[in-house]
Formats: sequence, C-alpha cells, structure tokens
Amino acid sequence: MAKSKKEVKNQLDPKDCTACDSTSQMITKARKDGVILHFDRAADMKACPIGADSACCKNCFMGPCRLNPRDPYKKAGVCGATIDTIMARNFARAVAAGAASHTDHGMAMLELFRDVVNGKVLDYEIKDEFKLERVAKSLDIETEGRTPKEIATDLYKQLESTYTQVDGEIPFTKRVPQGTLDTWRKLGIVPRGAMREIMEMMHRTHMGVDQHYKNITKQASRTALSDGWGGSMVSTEISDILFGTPSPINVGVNMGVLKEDMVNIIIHGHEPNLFESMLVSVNEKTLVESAVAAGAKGINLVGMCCSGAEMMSRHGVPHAGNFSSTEAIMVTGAVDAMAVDIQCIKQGLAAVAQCYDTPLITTNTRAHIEGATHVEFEEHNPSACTDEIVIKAITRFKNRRHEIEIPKAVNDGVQGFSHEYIEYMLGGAFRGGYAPLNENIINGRIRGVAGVVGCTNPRVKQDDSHVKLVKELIKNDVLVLLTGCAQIALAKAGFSVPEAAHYAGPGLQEVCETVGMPPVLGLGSCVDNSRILIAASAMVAQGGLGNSIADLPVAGAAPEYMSEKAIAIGQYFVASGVYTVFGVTFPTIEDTKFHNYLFDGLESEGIGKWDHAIDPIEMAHKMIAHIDKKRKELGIDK
Ligand code: CUV
Repeated sequence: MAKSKKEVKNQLDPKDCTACDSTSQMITKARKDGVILHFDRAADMKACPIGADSACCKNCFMGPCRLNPRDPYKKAGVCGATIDTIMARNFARAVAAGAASHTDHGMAMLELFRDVVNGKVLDYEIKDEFKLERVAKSLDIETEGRTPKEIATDLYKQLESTYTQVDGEIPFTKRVPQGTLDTWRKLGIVPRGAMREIMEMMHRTHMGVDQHYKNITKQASRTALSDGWGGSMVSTEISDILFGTPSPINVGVNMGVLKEDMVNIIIHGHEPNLFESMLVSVNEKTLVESAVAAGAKGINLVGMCCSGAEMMSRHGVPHAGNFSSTEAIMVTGAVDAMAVDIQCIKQGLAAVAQCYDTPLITTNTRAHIEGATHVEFEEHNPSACTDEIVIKAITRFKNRRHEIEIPKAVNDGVQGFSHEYIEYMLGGAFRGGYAPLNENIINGRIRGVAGVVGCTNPRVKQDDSHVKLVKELIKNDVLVLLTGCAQIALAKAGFSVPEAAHYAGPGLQEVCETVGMPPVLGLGSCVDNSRILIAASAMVAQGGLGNSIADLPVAGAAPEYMSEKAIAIGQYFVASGVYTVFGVTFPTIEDTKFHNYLFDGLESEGIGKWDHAIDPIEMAHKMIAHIDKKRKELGIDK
C-alpha cells in the first residue's frame, strides 16, 4: 500500500526531480493523491557512504567487513582482503550480473529462433531473410543455393556456442577488428562462452580465490566481452531476423501518447517477443470490438523502457517514457494495464498500480512480483497470455473510477537507426575514397562519435544530464549515437528531428543537412549497444582511422546509469577500446590501486579506460579531449 505523503521526508520540488515536464506534472499529482514514487523513496533513503565507495564485503560470513573509505589501507577484511580486492570483486560481480542479464535475454531469443526454425513454434517467423543471410555470412556460413531453414539451422548451432562453448573463441569475434582482437589475445581476454565466463567470474570472486585486483579485472573484461560481442549481439541480431531490422521511422514519444478515450496498455521490460505478440492481440477483431463495446475508441498499445525502444524502432509503436517515468505514468489514471517481463521493473510499481486499480501483470517465469498478477507468457501459445492482458485492460477501462490527467506532450522524431542503416547512410566507400562517415571525420566536419547510453537514476535529475551532455557534444561537432533510456530522454527533449541539426556545430550541421538526418541517432535498447560495437568495427574496416577500436576518435558515456547491466556495458566498451565516462557515482575510492587501474592502467594495456564526472558539461569536455587526443594520434588534427 502507498504511504501517505506525510511520511516522506526531504521531498524535492518536482522540477528538481526531473527535466521531463510530463513526469514532473505526475509527481505533483501523485503528491496530491498521496502516492509514493521512486523519487520520494530516493529522498527518504540516504545512500550508504561505505557501500557507495564499494568499501564493504559480504562475500563470506566472517564479516560483513567494512573498511574506511577515507583511510582505505588502514585495515583489511577478516580474511585479509585489501580494499583493492574488495572493490575489484564487487565490481566484477556487478559485471557478472549485468552480463548474465543480457546473455540470458539473448539466449531466450535464440531458443525462440531455434523453435521457429524447427517448426515447434508457429506464431513467429523469420521476417528478415536478408538479415539472416547477412549474419550467416559474417560467420562464414555458406548461404549460396541454400534454403533459409538450412542457413538458420547452421546459424543457430554456431550462435549457441556463444553461451555453451567451454573453450575457444565466441563466434562474433569474427567481427572484431584485427588490431582489437590481437590485443585481446595478448591479454588473454577473448571470451570462450558466456556461461563459462560468468561461472568463472562468480567462482573467482568467492572468498579465498582470486585476490589480485588486476587478475579479477582481467576476468571481468572477458565476462563483459561475452555480453557485448556475445549475448547482447546475439539478442540484437536474432531479434532483427525474427521481427525485422529497424529503419528510420517517425514515432511519438512522451506521456501524451496515452489516449483518454482508448484502452491504454503499456508494455515495459526487455524481451521483444511478448511485445510482438501484444501487437497481434490488440489488433484482434473480437478484442477491438469488445473494447468498443466497453465505450472505448479502440486499444492503444504503447511501450516503455527497452522493449518499448525496440518496438518503437522496428514498428513505430509510440513510447511513453523511460525508467524514471514507469511509476509516474500510472498516476495519469489512464493506464488500463501494465504488463512487464524482465529487468528494470521496480517492485514499487505494484503499490502504485494498486492505488489506481491498474492491473500490473508479470509474464515471465523469471520475474514475479508480490502483489502483481502473474500470467505466464508462453511462446508456443502467446495469445493465451496477451489476449488475457487485453481483456484485463478492457475490464479496467469499463470500470475506470479515477480522475484522469494525461500530460499533453508528444515529441515526434525519427528513430530506428540500425547499424545496417547507419552503414547504408554513412558507410560504403565510393570513387575509391573513404566512406562518408570516415571521410567527414578525417576532414574534421565530424570531430568524433560518442555513444550516450544507459538509464535514468533518481539520485540525479531525470534526463537532465543526458540532454545537457548531448547538447554540448553535438555543439562541438560530435555525432551522438543513443540507446535505451538516454535515447528516450533526447527524444522527449526534441533532438530526434533533422531540424535539431541547428544545435550542432557547423561541421556536423552540414553533414546532417546533406544526409537529412538528426544530429543524434537512436539505435534502440540496451542490448542494441552491440550495434554501436558493430558500427565501430565498420568504421575501422572502412579505413583511414587506424586498425583497432582503440584508435578511433570515439567515446562512450552513461551519465545517469543505475543498473549492474550498465557496469557490464561500460566494461565491454572499455575492453573493446573505448574511453567510457559514467555519471552519478562510481563504485571505487579515488587514489586506490584498483581505481587507478580502471581509470588509467587499462589504457596502457591497449584497451580503453573508465572515467567519472557528475557535471554533464565536464563530462562532454572529457570526451572531447579524448576524441582530440585520438585525432592527434591519427594525424587528422588540423
Ligand atoms: Ni535496458 S538498463 S533503465 S531499461 S537503459 Fe533504461 Fe534500458 Fe537502464 Fe533499464
């Protein structure tokens, strides 16, 4: 049950909680309604300063041990673990958890693919045969004169080894630029199979096993790479094959996509299969008729968070908002059902849903929530679940009894830039020269490329750092690639339209105007960060910018991250050669050996490095400085 608002101390002004006007409006209404949101819980829960610096260890039961972040070498844990071992183990376990999340999601997509190919699942099909061939070719699978089923069967077998292989290199290492792969081999961090790497990471961080922060970090890199070039990449590629490869599409984003006179259903989570089947159910004639019979104009399906970002990219399904808006949107009173699957689903949704009689439906066997209704989603009979979600929503619509207040904002913009589309738009050498993207980087119109990704976090003002960071980057001619909640933040701020090119510096503006593209390109969900890796590999392959990802004038950032998945993503970008800056907080103590290793030492081994900055303008200039350093090394710093 929601607490009364009197019980929340230190409530912030809604305008200080978020840069999103719709969310701010809903925070105000929630307070009137006496409903607690994650902004309030954050204000009421002071972060533990020892945990924030990763100076505690509970990997055994001789502790838990706490060290003093202000004097970290003064004491050791009961077993003798130093601050560096403790921080490295905690960090590595976050990488393992994040990598496990993405790889388990990818494995679910791969299993669906297997059952579609062998005819056990009939409700899905291979939608993109061209992509099937393309991915197969990238793994040296013969495609000439073979049926899609034959190609797909071979592809399944190869990709399964991404997870199960106990020795050797995962299949997508074939896509890694030679210079980068040479470095990985030298360092011993080429992933074998994700299950093996995650298992070994958990083993090594058990009490009394790996107690050298450098060796722990090495396995953290290997584990993270089994996510980025493994589980996540499999998820992206297989989802494209099954559901279609995104290409630019105009979509509305923000809470105004809800419709007062329609049955509103929100899907929030990460696996696109549930959402794909929802799309079928909401168009089912009998269900549409029963919605109309209940007095609605129809059924309105919208997305949130990452599966929302995928559906927006693939099919133009409207998107209602990112992580920090998922509770707030129910305060509109207009959400007739919210169905969720896995990851980033706050348990707090259950209490808010209860306040507005909104059915909260969990669908995945891995993720139940106390107080929610569980309707298991089953690929062999998907409509049994998705039809029931629609029926529950229609029933709630019929019995609506809460005041409805839907924020009006809808930001139309262009989404759906797959790596294939970026290559089509900015790749492909012509007249013997470099590809347009590389050419424009070499001639300096585009200074470099930045990936801005990751969550929103109630410890900082929602969307604010994303928008300020990106604005500063494009002003300095840095082309920005976006995924996840970052992409939604920029869409809401109106940056996803070609006209936003006027925010860009003169060089980038000229390129955007020539191509007709916005200065920020949205690539989809968190697993679609793999698209950034593929785009980076293509940049190396197109020539003129060195022979490894570490040579490129690129940088990455997650200014408002909150999840362990973000740490895994950060580590695979770093291990792939990318300078990566995180905001909010960083789980290390400055001037310790482990901290300095992440922030400096890794780069001297030939890969990328971590950095941290809270202020988005400072973050932008750190990234630009790195890009300029790389330009200088490449000799293109005119
Ligand atoms: Ni997977 S991981 S809050 S929904 S980006 Fe959004 Fe994206 Fe972070 Fe979660």
